[in-house]
Order: sequence, then structure tokens, then C-alpha cells
Amino acid sequence: MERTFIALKPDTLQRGLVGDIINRFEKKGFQLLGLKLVQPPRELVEKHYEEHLGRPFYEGLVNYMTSGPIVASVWQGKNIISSSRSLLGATDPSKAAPGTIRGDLATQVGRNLVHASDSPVNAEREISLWFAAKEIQNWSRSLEPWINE
Ligand code: DAT
Ligand code: MG
Repeated sequence: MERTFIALKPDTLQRGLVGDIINRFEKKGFQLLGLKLVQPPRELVEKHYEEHLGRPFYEGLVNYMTSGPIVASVWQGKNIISSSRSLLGATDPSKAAPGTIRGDLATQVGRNLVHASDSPVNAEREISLWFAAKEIQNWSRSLEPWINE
């Protein structure tokens, strides 16, 4: 079982899409381990996106990500890292397939609603950046055998 970090960016909250997007992850069969509303300090967003430092969109990205509250979450599931990125769709919503979150709900790369970790190393790095260990619940799900045999 893998874990990943999912963030609902400020446009998700501004547009009232929090429930819709969380619902897609729940319906897929992923398990929620941690959830909170955060107004992230600039340094946290800079660390989160450090791989993009120096890119032309970096400043705008950090401004966007610090413009309002973010829903930070930790999820668990089989193959969840690549699977959650498939649920999100392409980084640029204008290229994201219909049926994906970005494909259905967004139009532009600078307002693409949601973040999902892209590798096991980044997932663990981002989870520990945004969450304290005690904020993550390791609970067992009664439905588990009906989702993963
Ligand atoms: P993803 O969020 O799909 O992992 P990424 O890690 O390459 O994509 O980029 C992080 C965020 O930066 C992305 O969600 C939106 C923004 N971004 C990426 N490429 C961009 C570009 N060419 N122009 C504007 N914003 C961009
Ligand atoms: Mg990324």
C-alpha cells in the first residue's frame, strides 16, 4: 500500500469544489489518513515547489499557492501515486482528458485546482513537510476487502 500527499489549491476553495474533489478520491477507493485546512507560509510553499525554483512560472505559482487556504491531505491506496495523478489529468487543464479532475473542472495551468505527489520519495517528503506524524491516522477500513482483494 502506498501513501501520497494531495493538496486542494486556493482556487478549489474559492470555487467551492472541495467536496467534489475529495469525493472523487473517496469513490475511487482511496483511504483518507489526514486532512486539514492550512494557510501556508511562503517558506512552506517554496520548499514544496523547490524543484521549480528559477522557472518563469515560479513566482506566480508561489503567489497563487499562498493566496488563500489550502486543503492538505494524506491518502493511502494501491498504486495511489500514479493512480491519483491519472485522476488529476495533465498538468495543463487545457490538455487534460475529459473525466479527469483538471479536464472536467479547470481551463488553465496556473489554476489547476489540485496537487498530487509524483513519486514515492516526493510523497514522503511532502507528507512530512505538511503534516506532523500525530496528524496522520492509521485506521483500518471495514470495506477494505471489497476494495482490495
Ligand atoms: P504537477 O502539478 O502536475 O505535478 P509540475 O510539478 O510540473 O506539475 O508543476 C507544478 C505546478 O506549477 C503546476 O501544477 C502548475 C505550475 N506550472 C507548471 N508548469 C507551468 C507552466 N508552464 N506555466 C505555468 N504554470 C506552470
Ligand atoms: Mg509536480
